[in-house]
Amino acid sequence: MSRILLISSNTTTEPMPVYPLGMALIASSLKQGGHAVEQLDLLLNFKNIPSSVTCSIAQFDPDFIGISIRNIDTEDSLAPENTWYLADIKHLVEHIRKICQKPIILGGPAFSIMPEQILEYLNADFGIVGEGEISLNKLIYDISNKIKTKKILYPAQTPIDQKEFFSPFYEKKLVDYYFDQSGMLNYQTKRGCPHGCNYCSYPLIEGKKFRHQTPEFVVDNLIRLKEKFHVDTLFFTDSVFNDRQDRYLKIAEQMIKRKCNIRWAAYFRPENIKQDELKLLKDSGLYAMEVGSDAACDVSLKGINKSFAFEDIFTFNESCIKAKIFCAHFFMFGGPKETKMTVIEGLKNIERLKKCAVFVFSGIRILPRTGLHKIAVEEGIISSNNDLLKPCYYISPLVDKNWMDIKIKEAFHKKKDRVFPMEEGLMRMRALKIFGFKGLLWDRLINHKKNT
Ligand code: B12
Repeated sequence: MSRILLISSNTTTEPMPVYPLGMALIASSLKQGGHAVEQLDLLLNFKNIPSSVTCSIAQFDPDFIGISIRNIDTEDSLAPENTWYLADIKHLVEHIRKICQKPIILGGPAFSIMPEQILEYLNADFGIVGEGEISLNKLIYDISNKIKTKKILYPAQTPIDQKEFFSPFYEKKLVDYYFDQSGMLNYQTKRGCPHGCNYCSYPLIEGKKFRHQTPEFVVDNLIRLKEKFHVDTLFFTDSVFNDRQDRYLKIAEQMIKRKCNIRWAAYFRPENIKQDELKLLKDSGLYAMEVGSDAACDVSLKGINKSFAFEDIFTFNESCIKAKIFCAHFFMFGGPKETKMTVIEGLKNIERLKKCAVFVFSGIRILPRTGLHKIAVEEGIISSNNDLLKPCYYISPLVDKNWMDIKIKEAFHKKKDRVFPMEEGLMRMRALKIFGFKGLLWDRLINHKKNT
């Protein structure tokens, strides 16, 4: 039995604070492995991080320290300069090194995107790429038994599937904080992403195949959350909630059957969805969808390797309007194949999307080992030895970024539910928070009476 201190290093509160779900799952798996675990969330100790870390280490006396790293940056080319999160985590590691000589193990989605670079930059001892439930137990066993092990463990051939999933070990103090601050908690019903969008890191973090929990297991956990912690609003954190095998509908059916009574939101792919399916989802508690529309015309959709067309986005939006489900579409301009013509066409297309919120990003964050990375190197946008730790953005060489940004701003001028740049949306959300509003908040930007 070992003593493991888990630290969630994410202190970002925008667009909202998000419960450290990865840490909760790791804690659960370690406890089942017979270890003693303590979870330290730096966001709750934001005002005095060094002393909270010193205090936890002194009191708990861990054999291992695991750090969960969620974000590297905001992936927004127009974000203020200070939104690069790894420098603070480096200070954290340096601080731990000063007071404790125990192995430091890294994990989390951000770590999994660029493991070699982050392990080296942070000067930690070990790292686990992808899901950590099984591999962290194994790593701890190996280190404790002096079995030689690699510094970075890559995902196993046989990842967790079906009945092997763990239930997150939510902590009351954290649940109360996040529910109070953001008005929601989070849960993941499946892992993996089979879609081949060329800019995206999800398959690198979670694998290329969907691995589903059973609807019964999902709903058991939701009911526990509700009964134990009175949580009645959730975000399902699956990369894409609507899978083509329709397993997501089974979850909705189970939620209805077991009278869950939980409001929920999730990421959706704008693909063929029928009205009766939307009704089922709504009856189960769905109130809002974040739609990965991603590019605004067929040429730019092809450029990022999407298999749907703008007409699918339009039809999807119309179906959601009919079903009275709030939608926010996210678009990136400036990707491969973007030209002046496609920017203009894309902005016209966006105008056709009624009664929804639209968020636009300028340029696409280049992440290592993605198709976009390859294109960017081939086109000479970045050099092949750029480690990509600091944000680099792909902007199509066929378009001028300044011109593009001005065009987007002009098209969205004075439209409350059209957000560009993101910082402007965040300002509106901050204002709503001051007035006590909680939740996704973009749903408050939509004017349902007006036809835009
Ligand atoms: C859902 C989601 C959101 C939702 C969250 C809603 C909610 N209430 O939870 C919303 C829309 C709010 C959101 C916002 C943002 N997000 Co987001 N999000 C995700 C997504 C799809 C899933 C994250 C998740 O919850 N996974 C489920 C949990 C269980 O998995 P996990 O945390 O990865 O943990 C597992 C492993 O990583 C590992 N692990 C975790 N911790 C540890 C620790 C140790 C020691 C070990 C060994 C292992 C380990 O084991 C865990 C269990 O298997 C990821 C992409 C992805 N597929 O991972 C992006 C992702 C994390 N987001 C990202 C970003 C950038 C953001 C934003 C900064 C965007 C923005 N500009 O606003 C904000 C930040 C918000 C915040 N406060 O932190 C990036 C981060 C990478 C980067 N470039 O920085 C990701 C990776 C997406 C991407 N583009 O590549 N996000």
